[in-house]
Amino acid sequence: MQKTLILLKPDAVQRRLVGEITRRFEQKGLRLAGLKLVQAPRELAEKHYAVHKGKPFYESLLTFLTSGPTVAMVWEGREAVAACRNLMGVTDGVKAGPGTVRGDLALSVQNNLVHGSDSPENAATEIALWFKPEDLVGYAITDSSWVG
Ligand code: DAT
Ligand code: MG
Repeated sequence: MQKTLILLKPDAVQRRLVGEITRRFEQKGLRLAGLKLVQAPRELAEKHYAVHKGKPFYESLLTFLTSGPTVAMVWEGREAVAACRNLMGVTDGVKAGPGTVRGDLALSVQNNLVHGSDSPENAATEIALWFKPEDLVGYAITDSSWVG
């Protein structure tokens, strides 16, 4: 089963939306494989957003991601990367469709509540940045034959 990294960024924690957003991934049928609250140091933020280095919003993005605690989660399931990206909506909260996390709950481009890996390869890299292998838990879940 495919895994993906989801971050509930500091605005989600500050706005007390951790439960609301986590509920959506949980009810989709994904299985939680890892969960922690992290005050990200700058070095971790730099590695996480390395692909955006040099862009005009990069410094502001690092300041944002390190401005308070982040909830880091690994979700697992059929096409988990795409499933989560669809639940999140597009980057800009104004453009994100209704029913998505960003469409329903965000108005900003930067403060858009959630990060989700954009490919299985990037998911593997990002999971390794935020989690030790022993922090991830594999287990049977009773409704898996119904969820598919
Ligand atoms: P996403 O988080 O949808 O994968 P991304 O990888 O293109 O989006 O960018 C990472 C984050 O950087 C994004 O969640 C918010 C911020 N960001 C992207 N484009 C931006 C812009 N034009 N101005 C300000 N922040 C931006
Ligand atoms: Mg991205």
